[in-house]
Amino acid sequence: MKTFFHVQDLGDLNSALEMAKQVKATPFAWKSLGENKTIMLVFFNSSLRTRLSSQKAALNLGMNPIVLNIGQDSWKLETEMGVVMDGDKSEHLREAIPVIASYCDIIGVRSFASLTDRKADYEETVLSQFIEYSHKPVISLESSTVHPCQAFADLITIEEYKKKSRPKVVLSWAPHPKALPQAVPNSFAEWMNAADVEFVITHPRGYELDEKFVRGAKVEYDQLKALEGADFVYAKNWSCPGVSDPSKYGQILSKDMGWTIDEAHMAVTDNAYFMHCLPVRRNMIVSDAVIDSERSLVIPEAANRVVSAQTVMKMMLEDLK
Ligand code: SN0
Repeated sequence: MKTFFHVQDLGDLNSALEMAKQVKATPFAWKSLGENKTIMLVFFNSSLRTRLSSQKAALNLGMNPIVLNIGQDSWKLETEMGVVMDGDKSEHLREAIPVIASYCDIIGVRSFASLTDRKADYEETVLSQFIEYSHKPVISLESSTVHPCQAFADLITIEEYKKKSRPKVVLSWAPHPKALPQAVPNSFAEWMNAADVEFVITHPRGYELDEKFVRGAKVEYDQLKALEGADFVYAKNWSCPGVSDPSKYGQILSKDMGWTIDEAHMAVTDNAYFMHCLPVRRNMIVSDAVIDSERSLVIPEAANRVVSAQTVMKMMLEDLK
């Protein structure tokens, strides 16, 4: 595997899920695979789970993880081409990437969407430069349009907890005080479309996700109707993807607290499990009662981030030759 952005990068999904199961059961079975190998984890944005689970996954494989926080313990990096660098950014990606690459075997990068330039975000301009100038395998640790390590962990969690062969999974938009990226819902939609589930997306009008990720999945604008009979409720806020009106890209169109997942919402489901990628704003996205209930999977879901990251890194290490 040369890059990890999309579900297709794993090859056969069922084999990857089987491998993830083995990784979870025997995390130290490939301890020699990563010997003398280094992964550079580059963060342009904050992180808790991604940073720690990626380090833990690398360590489980006997690999050395090095974390670099851009702009905090490095120079601020310029990401745009052809600009006069007379501002606060001291170094360009064009030099920084090959330098980073010369010190490692695999690179993981977190670089959130700008939410101002839809075209640049949806072209993954920052991560594309890492691919082009590093000549190393690159893992998206949440880039401008995708968060594949999260979606893989989400699918692993659904596989573990499902009681039906084809469970109903509902992705529900929920309110948030800040404008957030679409990476998590984009990837979740992409992965659920690839999985054997009944997948429904619900959100207020204007929040339509890009068709590249929705791919004809059912969209139900009536949230309660969407949640009826659900086995898994996956809540997430996202800002306007700007599909029908690009001028609204990245904007907050609604803060309707009627969309907060509370006990009344969960009551119409088939005793569904609650999921969220975290960090979560309590009593905005989800009520205390729901996230604190025994149906909440947020902690096992986060724990599976080590499993998804380790499975991906294992596949990349096996292909390093
Ligand atoms: C990020 C997002 O893409 O929505 C990361 C999720 C894994 N979330 C946030 O930035 C939340 C920030 C906040 O202040 O709640």
